[in-house]
Amino acid sequence: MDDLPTLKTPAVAEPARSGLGVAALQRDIVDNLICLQGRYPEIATPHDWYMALSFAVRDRMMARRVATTHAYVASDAKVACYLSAEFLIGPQLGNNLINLGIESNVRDALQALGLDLDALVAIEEEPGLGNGGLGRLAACYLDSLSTLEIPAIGYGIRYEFGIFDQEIKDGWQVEVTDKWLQKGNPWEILRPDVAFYVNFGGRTESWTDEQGRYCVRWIPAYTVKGVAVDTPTPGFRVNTCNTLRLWKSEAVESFDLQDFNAGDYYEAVHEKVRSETLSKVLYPNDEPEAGKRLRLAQQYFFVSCSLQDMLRLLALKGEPISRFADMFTAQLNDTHPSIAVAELMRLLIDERNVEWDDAWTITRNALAYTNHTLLPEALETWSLPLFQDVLPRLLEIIYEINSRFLDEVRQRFPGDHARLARMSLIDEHGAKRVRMANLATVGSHAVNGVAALHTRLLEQTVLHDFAELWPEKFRNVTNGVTPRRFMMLSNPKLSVLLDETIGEGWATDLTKLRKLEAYADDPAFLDRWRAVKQANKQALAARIKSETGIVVDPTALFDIQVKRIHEYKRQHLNALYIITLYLRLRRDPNLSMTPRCFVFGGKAAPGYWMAKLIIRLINGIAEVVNNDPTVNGRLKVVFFPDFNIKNAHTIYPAADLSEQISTAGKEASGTGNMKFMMNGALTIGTLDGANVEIREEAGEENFFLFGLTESEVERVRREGYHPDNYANSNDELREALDLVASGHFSRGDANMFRPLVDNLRWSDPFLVLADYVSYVARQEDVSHAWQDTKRWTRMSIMNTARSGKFSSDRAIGEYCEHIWNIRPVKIALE
Ligand code: 26Q
Repeated sequence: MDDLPTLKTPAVAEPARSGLGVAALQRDIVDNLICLQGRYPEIATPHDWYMALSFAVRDRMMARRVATTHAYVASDAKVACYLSAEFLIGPQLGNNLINLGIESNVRDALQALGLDLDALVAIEEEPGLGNGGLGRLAACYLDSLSTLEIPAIGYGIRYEFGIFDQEIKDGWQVEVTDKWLQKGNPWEILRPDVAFYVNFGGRTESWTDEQGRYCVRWIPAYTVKGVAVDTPTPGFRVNTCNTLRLWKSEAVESFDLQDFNAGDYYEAVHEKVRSETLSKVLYPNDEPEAGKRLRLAQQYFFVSCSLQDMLRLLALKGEPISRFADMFTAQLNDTHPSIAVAELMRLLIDERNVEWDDAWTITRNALAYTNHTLLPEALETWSLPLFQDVLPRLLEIIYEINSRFLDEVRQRFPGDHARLARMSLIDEHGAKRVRMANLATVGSHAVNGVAALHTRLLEQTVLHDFAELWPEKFRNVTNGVTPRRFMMLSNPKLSVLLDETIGEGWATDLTKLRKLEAYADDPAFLDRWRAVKQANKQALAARIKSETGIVVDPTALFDIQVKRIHEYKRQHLNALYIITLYLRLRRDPNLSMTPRCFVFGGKAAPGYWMAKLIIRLINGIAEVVNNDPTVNGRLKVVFFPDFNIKNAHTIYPAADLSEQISTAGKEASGTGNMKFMMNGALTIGTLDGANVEIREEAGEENFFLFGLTESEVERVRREGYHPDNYANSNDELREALDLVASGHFSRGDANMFRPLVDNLRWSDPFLVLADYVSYVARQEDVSHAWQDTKRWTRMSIMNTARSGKFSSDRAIGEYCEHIWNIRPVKIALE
């Protein structure tokens, strides 16, 4: 024992667990290492230190969290509840340090212990509790809600396995289970005291009570318990610390061996397994067979727990049930939580004896719905027999809502049977299905799209009949992203430059970035701007080297497309352009060409075969192009594996060019486009989603526009689209397609990409070939613009300077004002 090191704890005056000074932080980190990790410094692993540090940081949020919750219960302020099946919150440590404003002190405290903060930050396993844009949006909104001091709770599911990790083997995507909880999660707080029961299956019974009221009792086949798991989400430099409350499913009965004989023992185990399965895994989107029973059960599970929790809080606030919608607003993040319409009705009517009409007023006033897609195949519907089987009582309520709603439509539009059939909550063409978008629209007081174009199309197409019936319900709230994570945390070098140039304060009022315009012609500033970008590109180049082995030239134009892989996002259009450049170089090896490094990243849904083939194609192109001596380094192609929030932190700041090339009318908004813009990338893009507004803000001279507009897309389709004609009338396009078909990018295998090429030639549902010529032309303009370094840098600055609109603070401000009618509440400490 003699040689055990003695620990030197620094002398500190600050209180334990809440002191923000270097000495207090250092002491508490070591304290946690010993008391919570059971380790001492000399044998502690980096992960032990990461945990010890994270607990020390979490401690600093606790007083804020308690004060925040207390203020909400004590005040009669309304609380915004964001209901979302996904919260893609990303790694927490770095972000919490920034929001608490203790990064520099923590760095010093760790240094005194011989540790490097960046190394510990890099250890964190991110919670991948979302698929992509929609889940990340929910996380950005939580950050803004806390930063704007809005009383808010995020409600969702604590998946044990989040989105799969992506590995690339032999050019193909391989899915690996995401075991994010394996080493423990220091950010979450289990709340066994906050738990609710949720019923499934069985049947209903009705009777008439003494007052002559029609009553229904649901006799479920089984019941599951939902337990709250809280993650504190501190705002940026404010005391507000809201809660992300995720529900974990458990078996109802305690697992007590003595209560069972041998036969029941296994039945009890089965029961436990079935219950725990509910929150086991996140479903990937774009799965052909996504309409799984378990997915419906998951949705109902988290919605029911959340609404029951809101009712509990209402009682805690001492408010009567009639005030529910004055005290709470629930935003439905797409249709995934839309069963809330029927469940809130059930809780009010069956469990609180509220009359139907009163319950309906409360429900509608409390709920609002955000739509995120126009793609017909992505609109959620559930088979009626399945729905009946899983949620019999909720189906009855949906029938009743529908019957009353259709009466209203009949009155407004007498004799219009086609309209009734379109608007019904039940689709009766063929096998009957419940239409969740219709349910959400009917049960909400507000419906919004996520970009101006998307909202307009929503009103004209998918929800046209509803917009005609209730025009006042519809509004646009263009998405936004948080500049704290996607600028301050991801791009610290840019943040320093901004602080030094336009002063601090831009991160909470992003329109202040406009002040940069005054420096867009200042040579010294331009040099610094370029130096920041260069350093970020070097950092990405290093990551590319370590992840893929590919060496890229950080002075080349970094042309980046990162997002989920989907045909409508058209990664294959980008790929066809690369092949075109490659063919040009092969034809004329001395061709002078802007050196480009193409970077792709993104996951394909495991069952989306064409998307996986696109990944294989990109890797096939990379293999050929990167190793061809004729190319001589002028082109590099990289597929960066496992695009997630953590990797995104290095990728966005390193981009020169942002690829936003979806078929017009298909991308609801896009949010990656905003992250690129803030970090000074120029966009090549179509008039789709928020690109339209990005171009408006940036100025058309700072945006590379190409492609058919949404109405042109529709016209081409109406008049009969023959993609093969486009291939035959353009030599470069035809040669590129032929080269893919020949097996050149598949080691001679002429079959591998045949389905992809055939699909483009003969069907091409997303008009890749129709937009090819215009895309290539704009890419030539990009290359040309890149040659003029000063001009390019100026355009880059203009993009950042004019990105203010795309802060999620602006978006949340609009929700508060126009949809929720909520105001901030200041939180005092002590
Ligand atoms: C549905 C049923 C069964 C299983 C999975 C799903 C499912 C899950 C996730 C369906 C869709 C999603 C995610 C959709 C999504 O991320 N949409 C994106 O939302 C962003 C935020 O508004 C927009 O910017 C993007 O344009 C939109 O594609």
